[in-house]
Amino acid sequence: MTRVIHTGDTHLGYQQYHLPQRREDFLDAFRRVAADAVEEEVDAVVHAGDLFHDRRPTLPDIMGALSVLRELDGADIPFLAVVGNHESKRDAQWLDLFESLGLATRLGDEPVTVGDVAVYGLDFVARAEREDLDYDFSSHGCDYAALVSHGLFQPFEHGDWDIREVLAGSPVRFDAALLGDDHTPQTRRIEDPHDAWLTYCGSTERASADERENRGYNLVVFEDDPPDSPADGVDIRRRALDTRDFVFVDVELGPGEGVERVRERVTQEELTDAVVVVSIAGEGEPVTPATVEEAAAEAGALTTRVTDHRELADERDVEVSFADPDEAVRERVRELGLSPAAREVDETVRASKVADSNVASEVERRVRELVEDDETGAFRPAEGGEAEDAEDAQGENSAGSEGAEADAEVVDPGRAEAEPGEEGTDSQVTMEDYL
Ligand SMILES: [Mn+2]
Repeated sequence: MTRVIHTGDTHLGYQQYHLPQRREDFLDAFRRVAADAVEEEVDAVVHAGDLFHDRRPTLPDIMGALSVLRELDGADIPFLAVVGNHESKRDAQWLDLFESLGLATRLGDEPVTVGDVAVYGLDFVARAEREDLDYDFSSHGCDYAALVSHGLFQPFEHGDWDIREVLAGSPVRFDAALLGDDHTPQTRRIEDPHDAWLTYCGSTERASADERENRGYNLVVFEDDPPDSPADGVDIRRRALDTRDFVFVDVELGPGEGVERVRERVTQEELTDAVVVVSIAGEGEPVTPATVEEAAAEAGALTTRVTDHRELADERDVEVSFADPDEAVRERVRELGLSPAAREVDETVRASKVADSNVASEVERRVRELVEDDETGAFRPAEGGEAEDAEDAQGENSAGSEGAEADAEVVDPGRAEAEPGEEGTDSQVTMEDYL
């Protein structure tokens, strides 16, 4: 019997909500997975990508990762991994550094044998490279074969590439695809092109408030003496992780109801050290988020995010007035006919999700991703906007950014044009410093 833990989307270094505690939480979750691996004496930990949240993790994030990998190494549990989209660099990968230290194995075309299982890897593949991809998986002499990969795959929802194509094109017959990228855990068995399991292990900490379900990882067991269809001998079980409490409060306000009702609902919950996510819908009076946040903070919440869906409901009919400058900005931005990429930049600059000091690097990261993934469509102005051609849209774009500077001071459109050759010119440690 071969038992492996399948985990992924660890997102080390993600300082969610600008909170150092959240950054710690992501490392803690990884540490717990490793502790379970040691306790369960599994044969390997397989990581399906996005170990780091960013291509340029900081030194503490790298040290944190190393300390966990050392735990596994101390228990003789191999750590086998692929590179995800969040962390992939053009040159050497962080994973290569860990491999050079003897703490990890980067999966690829050559099988890595774990008990009765041959494990292979396919890093995240950008859209433009998929068609010409050669599947050079070498043959193996094991009872089972598993492919570890990172990407949004069909037949799962939101997939943009069919994993069945990959399986069909591969010279090795895989009994299981252990996947990362989709943070929602989900498992399916397919018959076509052959009997096999497909599974996403899900993220180990909530990287966004949409990830409501409990976090966890997969324990995958390959039975001895595989049946006629080896997939019958594969058992995939989900294990829960004890992570930071998230308290989700969805309030539907009736006519005449307002902040009192929201506050009442929020304080009914146990909020100590929790991330509180409040969602307001329905009718009722305007609600000042600060009032709700204060009430939750008094009850011991770590942080509170309030989303009022009512503002967005009938946007088009809203009369813009100086009483609501946010809506005025939204209205104007809509009229600009910005490209999807420009809208994303605008969102990054103005939304509160990204700390002011991170805006420049976040914008650079996103634009670089779009360029690398060859998403040229993202730079085309939206149809139906007022901008008449691309040049106009660009001019308007910087005007829009200026308007946003009231909220975020770090806007330098020049930096948004990504300087691909110049990674690591800031104070963060680069890979090259290590190798
Ligand atoms: Mn991810």
